[in-house]
Amino acid sequence: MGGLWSWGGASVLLRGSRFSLTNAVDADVGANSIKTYYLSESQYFNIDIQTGSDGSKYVDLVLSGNLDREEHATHNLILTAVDGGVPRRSGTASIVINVLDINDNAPQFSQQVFAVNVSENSPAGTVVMTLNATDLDEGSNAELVYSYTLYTSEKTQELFSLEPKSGEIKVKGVIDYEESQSFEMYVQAQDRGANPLSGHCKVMVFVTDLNDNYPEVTIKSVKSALTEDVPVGTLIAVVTVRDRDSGANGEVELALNQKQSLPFLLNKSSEVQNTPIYKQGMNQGEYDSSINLLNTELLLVMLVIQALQFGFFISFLV
Ligand SMILES: [Ca+2]
Ligand SMILES: [Ca+2]
Ligand SMILES: [Ca+2]
Ligand SMILES: [Ca+2]
Repeated sequence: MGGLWSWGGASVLLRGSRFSLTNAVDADVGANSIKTYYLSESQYFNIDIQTGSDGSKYVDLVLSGNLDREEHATHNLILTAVDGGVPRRSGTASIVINVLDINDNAPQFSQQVFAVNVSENSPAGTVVMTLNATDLDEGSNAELVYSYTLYTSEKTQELFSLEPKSGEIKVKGVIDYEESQSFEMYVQAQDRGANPLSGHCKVMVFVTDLNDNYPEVTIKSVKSALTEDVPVGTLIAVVTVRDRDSGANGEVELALNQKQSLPFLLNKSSEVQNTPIYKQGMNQGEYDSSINLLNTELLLVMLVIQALQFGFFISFLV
């Protein structure tokens, strides 16, 4: 009874496009005796019936709506032909319309800006994040290729790789918090359609600090030699300490080696980085050994200054 008629159409077809269905219905109903046709209800298609000079009917399928594969990939219609006989006879044809895809959707990222953290010194190959854009089309129209756009600095591209297919951003170079605390990446996902479309996003990578720097202690000697009558309170040396790390990783506590009783005072100056050493007012009992040293004509004292973060010792000669 019924015939199957299949047609692959595309979403570029304009409303009003028409296709002849005259041969769609099988011979159960004599073509010449067909009186009329009916089409199952559809919001996208209707039929237009023409009568030839010999009285035969011609039927066209007419596109009455805009096809969108992403909304409806397949349309199933039934065309019924009815003759003028008594009793009435009818024949039907199933019409399957497969809507072919065109590349009418651009890839989209779920967010415009992504923010991720990466620890400094992370080994090469560490995955920072995986981008995953979506494209509503199908086949090559939805196959995505990720790449940096020109807005991404060369340095950033040297330090982080972007896998074109998987969208994985991986560490490629040495990430040093002390050099750069953050990186900005501008990424595009482009489909492989004949007329490719692309979507964009920005990735902010924030580097987290590790305690990978030792305190650096430098001593500027103000007086390299002292006489025994040097007045109490004389500035002897200025100690500068610097740690390139941040926060607690860069905090350093300076102390004179307490194991030796020396007549010197480490005075924390208002500027934390510069710490003057002063000669201290002495209590004879307490500083016995030092006093003996001070009594020598020319004094040689080894000051041991400790930068406490790593038990780091600096020896300083006065
Ligand atoms: Ca697409
Ligand atoms: Ca499409
Ligand atoms: Ca660090
Ligand atoms: Ca440190």
